[in-house]
Amino acid sequence: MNILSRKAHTRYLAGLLSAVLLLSALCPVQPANALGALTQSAPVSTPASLHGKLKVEKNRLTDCHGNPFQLYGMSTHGIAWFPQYISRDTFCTLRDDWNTNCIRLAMYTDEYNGYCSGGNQEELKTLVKRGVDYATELGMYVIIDWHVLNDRDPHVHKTEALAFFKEISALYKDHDNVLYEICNEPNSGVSWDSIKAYAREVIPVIRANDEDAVIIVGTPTWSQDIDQAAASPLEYDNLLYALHFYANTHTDWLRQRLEACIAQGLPVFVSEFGTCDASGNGGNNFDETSRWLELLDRHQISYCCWNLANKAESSSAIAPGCGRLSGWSPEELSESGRWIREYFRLRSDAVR
Ligand code: IDC
Repeated sequence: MNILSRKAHTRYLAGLLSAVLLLSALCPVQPANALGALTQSAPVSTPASLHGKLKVEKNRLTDCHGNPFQLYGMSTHGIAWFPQYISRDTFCTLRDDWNTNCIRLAMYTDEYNGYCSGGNQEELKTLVKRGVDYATELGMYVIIDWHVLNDRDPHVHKTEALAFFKEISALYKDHDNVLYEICNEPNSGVSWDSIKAYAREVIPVIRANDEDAVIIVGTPTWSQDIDQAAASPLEYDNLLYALHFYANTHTDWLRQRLEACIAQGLPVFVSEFGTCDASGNGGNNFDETSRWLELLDRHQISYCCWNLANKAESSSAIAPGCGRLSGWSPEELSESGRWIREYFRLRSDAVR
């Protein structure tokens, strides 16, 4: 080897070494799968870096460029029961392999070990914060869901709700990727007027910290009576009203209600839906789920699928017994999980 070619060889080796060093610095985490490797090793543009601060304009969610923008992804199960899925690798798989841009953190208020029923509030808040941190790091949007269900009426734990949202919204006042859902599903006869009265207390507490935070408000009858919200909306901007469906229970009649509300100009977010029946179990109905999602996509209405856990129930996306937290193969998912992952992956906008 002459001097010149030896120099070139040394330069080549040095270049190779720095490329290897650079790559290992950029990719400190063992990728979950081939797709993860691609997206983790390069500085990626993320959903939040591309779409920034969201806003509700007329009846739709828009991004920082003023274009209509749809969020979609998974809802966790109760974070008190399935805390293991609040993990960076889990969210990374949801972003890169499932092609989703949003995650909903469901924190039950009144079920076993709920935030207001014996759960450790500090631990639950730590889980919420960890979830927001991972979502932020990965450039995903994240919904903090005050999961009213067993309590039926959001007024039951209003004092705790006010304190929780005051503290949490102070932390995330400068985050463009955080949305607040203030009452998952009021039910059992709680009126829209009563929900409005609750919302009129909680919304100002959040807005005192973050004046244009996007807030999702639940509606009567397990978030099905959006027609009542359309007839008498709240007097704040940047609100979305929750509609929830379970495809084997809620069919044409609820879709017709949605279409009527869209025509009236109501901004809607399907912050929870299931592919099965309203019990969270029973048979999946993918024909009805397809009809629903086609309608939501056509109107660019955002949605989150219930649920990210490995519980032995049909709405859980991960197969019971599968302990993996990320990079699941199709066989490691439930029937519902396989279907919804495929749906997300095939979305024509291939998101972001
Ligand atoms: C269900 C869970 C189930 C859990 C139960 C607690 O799937 O594992 O034991 O809650 O009460 C909702 C609720 C959501 C329900 C889900 C299915 O928002 O919390 O989860 N569902 O019943 N609304 C309609 C259906």
